Amino acid sequence: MKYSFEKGFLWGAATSATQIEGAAFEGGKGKNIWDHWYEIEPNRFYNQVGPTKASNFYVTYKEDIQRMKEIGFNSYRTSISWSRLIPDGNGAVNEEAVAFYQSLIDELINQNIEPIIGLYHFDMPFAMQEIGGWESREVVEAYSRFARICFELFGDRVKKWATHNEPIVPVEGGYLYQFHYPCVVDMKRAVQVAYNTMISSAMAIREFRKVKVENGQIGIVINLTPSYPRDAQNQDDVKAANIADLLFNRSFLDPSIKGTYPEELISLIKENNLLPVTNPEDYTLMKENTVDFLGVNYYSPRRIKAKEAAVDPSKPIMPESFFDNYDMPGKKMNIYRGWEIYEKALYDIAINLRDNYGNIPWYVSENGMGVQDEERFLDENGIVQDDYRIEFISEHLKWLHKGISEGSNCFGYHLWTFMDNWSWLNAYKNRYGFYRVDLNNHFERTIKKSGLWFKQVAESNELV
Ligand code: BGP
Repeated sequence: MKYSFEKGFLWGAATSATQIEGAAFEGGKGKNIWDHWYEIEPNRFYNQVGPTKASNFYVTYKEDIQRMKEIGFNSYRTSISWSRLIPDGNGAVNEEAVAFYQSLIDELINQNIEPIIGLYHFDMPFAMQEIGGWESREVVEAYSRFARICFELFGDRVKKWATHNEPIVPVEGGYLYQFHYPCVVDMKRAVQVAYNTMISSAMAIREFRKVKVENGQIGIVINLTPSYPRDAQNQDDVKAANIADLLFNRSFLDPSIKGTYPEELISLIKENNLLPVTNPEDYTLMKENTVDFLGVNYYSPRRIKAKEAAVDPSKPIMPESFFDNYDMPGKKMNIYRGWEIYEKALYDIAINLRDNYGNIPWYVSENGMGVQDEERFLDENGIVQDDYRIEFISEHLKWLHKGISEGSNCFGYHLWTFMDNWSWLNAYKNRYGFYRVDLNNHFERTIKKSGLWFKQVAESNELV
């Protein structure tokens, strides 16, 4: 069976500035939270490899864009590093960074690859973190200024923008589960960060519309984790799954697309004394500045059951105070990364967006399969034989195709990621790319089997 996609469907991959550029202390870049964290606690990072060792894209971007072209990309998603463009977050613009991003964008456009540019991908300038990061309104204002500067500088060429990438992740990592800086555990602060992030997104959208980027569209990238109850007939399980959905998905989806928070979520936050500090004008700001389109990062679903043990009131409140995670027997696993694979969730997302979010235009901004020790799949010619990745992408594309054929408004698919890259605390442990990056040989790139396969899909617009 053939699965054909519409003419103009976007085929590409996603990356982020901090994960590929390298040159962490070059070109006038300021320090961000990752540079700082690595300086003070290198042992937290897998093999003690920090952001200074990202894949050197700052130097090799022209050849890398050529590589994208070679495997059929017609779009490419990355981000602008806030601390490269404005080293202290809120002061002077770094002209070397302007020249770099301008050249990168021009190169993409010259190769007929549409740039999709994100403004925030986990990389808070350290000077901004020192005054409170996303907990501070001053930082929210500084981000809004940064957004405006980006639209003014690059809006003549970049037509698709995203305010944030996975806004729940800095909340989870930085304020609940300790895998992002500042690494604290405090649900009230987490809620404030989540709220301020949404305010900053609405402010950036307001700036975008003021700047009047011609034919431009602005969106946000949200990682959706559809929440499935252990037993769909059990009301307690269903209720628990609904809470997980409210906390992890709808807390960003609803304000971004509908301009309001779900009533149920507000009640839950209120009942648990977690309400954030707000400004009187926030309601209108959010209502009036919703996104034009959505990026969906999808990796894994959530399996949820009702809480089995009573919550200990002496322990700090956490999302898991409201539900238990459920280890579903027989689930399909990516054994190399430890994540569940459930391809149908992409179809469920497509239908949810069609039916409950006004059939908003959307694209898969990330989907991918991380593999630990991928070297073991190298063949005698030095090519990674990643058939598992080909199968992963194919199966997701089939479900996506079904969603589109039933009317969901999806316009593209981006793999995470173009070439193996540095990933936060995991550094290079899990490999995701279409191109292998050899850390022992000057970051040399070699195409994987999946890259060759993807070229055919992208160029024919068809999965066979
Ligand atoms: C997403 C992020 C990416 C990337 C990816 C893979 O959450 O947007 O930045 O890191 O996940 O995850 P990991 O590298 O942790 O395996």
